Amino acid sequence: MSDLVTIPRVKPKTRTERPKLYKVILLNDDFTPREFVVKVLKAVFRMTEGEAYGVMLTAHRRGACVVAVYTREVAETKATTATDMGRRAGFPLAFTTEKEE
Ligand code: TYC
Repeated sequence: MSDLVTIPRVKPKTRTERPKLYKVILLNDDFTPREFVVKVLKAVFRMTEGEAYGVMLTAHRRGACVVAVYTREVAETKATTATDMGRRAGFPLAFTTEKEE
């Protein structure tokens, strides 16, 4: 018989996965007015005028810009809300989400 004794672990191992993060991306288009894009960014993503203007201009110049990073539910809700604001006003403004690597 072996003399080895197994001592039970007192403190349970906690395995807390870090939530996966998703980028919200603003896509450029030729029709949505700049001021409208800025208004949506301020309303949905709680940006200042300066932050919103910078993000809008980057999307305008480069075709797209990462707006912010959130957990999946929050990212998808904000992207949908922001895209809907454009649609309701008759603009093709579009936000997408993408999983962060
Ligand atoms: N390109 C648009 C214009 O010239 C402005 C714009 C910027 C639209 C960024 C969308 O994500 C966008 N009126």
